[in-house]
Amino acid sequence: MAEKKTIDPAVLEILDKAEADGVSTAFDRAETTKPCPIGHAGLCCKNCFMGPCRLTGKTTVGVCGATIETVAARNLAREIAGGAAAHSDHGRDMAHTLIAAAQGEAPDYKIKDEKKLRVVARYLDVETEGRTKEEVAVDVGKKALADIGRQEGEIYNVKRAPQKRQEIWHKAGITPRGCDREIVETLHRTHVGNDQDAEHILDHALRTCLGDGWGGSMLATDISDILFGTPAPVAARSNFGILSEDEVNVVVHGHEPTLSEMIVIAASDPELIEYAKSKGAKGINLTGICCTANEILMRQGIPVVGNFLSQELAIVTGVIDAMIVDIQCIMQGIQAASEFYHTKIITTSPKAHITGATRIEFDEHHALDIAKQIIRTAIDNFPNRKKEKVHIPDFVDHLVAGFSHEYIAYMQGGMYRESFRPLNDNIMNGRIRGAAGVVGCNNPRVTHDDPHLYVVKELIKNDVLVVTTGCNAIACAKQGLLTPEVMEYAGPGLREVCQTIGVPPVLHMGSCVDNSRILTVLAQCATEGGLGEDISDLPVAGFAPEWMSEKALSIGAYFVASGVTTWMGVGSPVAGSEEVTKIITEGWMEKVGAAYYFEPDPEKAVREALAHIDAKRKALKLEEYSPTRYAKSATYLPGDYLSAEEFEKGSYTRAAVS
Ligand code: SF4
Ligand code: MSK
Repeated sequence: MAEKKTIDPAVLEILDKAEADGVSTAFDRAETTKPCPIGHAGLCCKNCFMGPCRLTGKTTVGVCGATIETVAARNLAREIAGGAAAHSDHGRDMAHTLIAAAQGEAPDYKIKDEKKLRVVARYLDVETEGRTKEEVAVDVGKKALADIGRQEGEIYNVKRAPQKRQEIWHKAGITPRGCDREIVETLHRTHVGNDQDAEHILDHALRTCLGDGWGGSMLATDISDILFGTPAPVAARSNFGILSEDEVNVVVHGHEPTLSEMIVIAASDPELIEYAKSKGAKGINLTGICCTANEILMRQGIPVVGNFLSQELAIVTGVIDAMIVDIQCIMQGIQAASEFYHTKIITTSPKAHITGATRIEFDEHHALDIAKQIIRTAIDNFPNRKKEKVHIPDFVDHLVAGFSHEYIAYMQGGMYRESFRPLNDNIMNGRIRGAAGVVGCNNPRVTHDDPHLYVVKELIKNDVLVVTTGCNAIACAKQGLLTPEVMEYAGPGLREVCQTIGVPPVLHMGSCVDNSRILTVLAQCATEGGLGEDISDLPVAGFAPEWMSEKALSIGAYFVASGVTTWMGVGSPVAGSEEVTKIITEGWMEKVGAAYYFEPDPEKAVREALAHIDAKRKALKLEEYSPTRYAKSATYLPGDYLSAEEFEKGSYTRAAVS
């Protein structure tokens, strides 16, 4: 269990209130519910009812004879398939909405980004010449659905990867067909008495996660951009202080933008604002948690309350009149927490309900009407607030979000000369040492937000450009790391480049499915010239310092399968098998040019990642990175590693919060 619960003082403050109010949170339950050490190490199999078989002590095979390696590999493959299923089902829903919108059956949705529609149409082999945007959109939606369910051949977006990467996938036999097929095949292969060779099982796990990253997730992102607009930088606020004592507070939580975009419109409807006033409120305050928050933050500038571990805590403020949830990362604990206050939990997805919650099922054919009904329900609940139970921690942080692939290209050359040349050049000349994607969840098994912020700060100090998504992005937002002021943390080479372009050294690229944006950025860097020919040639690294979900495992695995060596924090789900650990590190390095590490110590992970970045620079025969060329820079040099306390500053730090 983590020594400290969190490094966020706002979270600490509200945890005290939760304790005083007698509300159980995930932080408490993580203390009382210890992880099963056998399952934690990947050594529990319950794939048939001769078991469950726990491979521990003298028991080294299951009743069927399955070995430790087989069990650990099967468990990891199933977890990756679970994550891939969540993302690709999200992509499927977006495709259905696009078709309905283009056919006029979902009149509240419009095609906002026609340019992106036509670009995506080309990837999906949809004819665009002389056709209306609606005609193109229907075909894009249908092709996307067919691609997710594709049985033979390979998914369309494979061709968006560098040629060399495609060859690596072909040679390894892991080019994905459709993500549905790969996910189903994972379940089949891991059924009792089927695929029983660890490497063979994990080859298919690679194929499955690629179907997520370059398939389901990439389609979800593309279609979201077509419907709601491709993100561009937007200023916004974060943390508990954005909640309002005298307005109706509505929190959206989950992942899909289809409902939340409608909620944004409904919350600014003059009639509903008047209705809120008639109930004694000053207005309607819309906010978000997790990735639904990231979706409407990036496009609409809607403020964010917090990340995954703040969902129950938002309710403990006593001012949330409705928490509207759709899919993924929604703790059942929010319903129990809501019963201490007046908060209504409103479930909306046909795929997700919580016992005891209010249900208003969403249907995109009547999207705005349903969104208004939900907002009205929140307003009606406002008079039920109990004043004596209200407390809002006074913390507000400012941020800039919305760095899509398209905007990153635009900011490096403008409308007519957009490119990745400046970024590549600055990596080549050593101003920027390398780049890293730092993403993923919170996990109460480690100090909330501490590994996230440690990794990000350490990387930018060492002149590594960071791109972020998901709950890491929100952690960064709450620490002010997504603002130009953060330059004080950045090494001088990186700082100079960011100041010239006018961006922070930590770029918020979106939600969980938007990790696919990182893949397309990497593909462009690899093909721009000067940094090799493949993603695995680039001086880059991946991190998920506080991962917890199956989606995070799929994301981490598709980073690796795409050529990005990745460090997951917290602990390893295959720790019980040395052979499986070897397969996903040394074996995958040989097979796909990148390794999948699970390293609970964030300092060690950063050290290893910087050494990896330097090795990639050397292999490319680039200028050796020098931390003193542009001024005093890096905190890390091999054998000369400074402690976190020596460079930490800011409103709250690892050292200052106990
Ligand atoms: Fe045990 Fe084999 Fe059944 Fe797994 S599949 S529960 S190892 S008997
Ligand atoms: S919400 S998957 S806790 S990042 Fe996308 Fe956060 Fe992880 Fe969910």
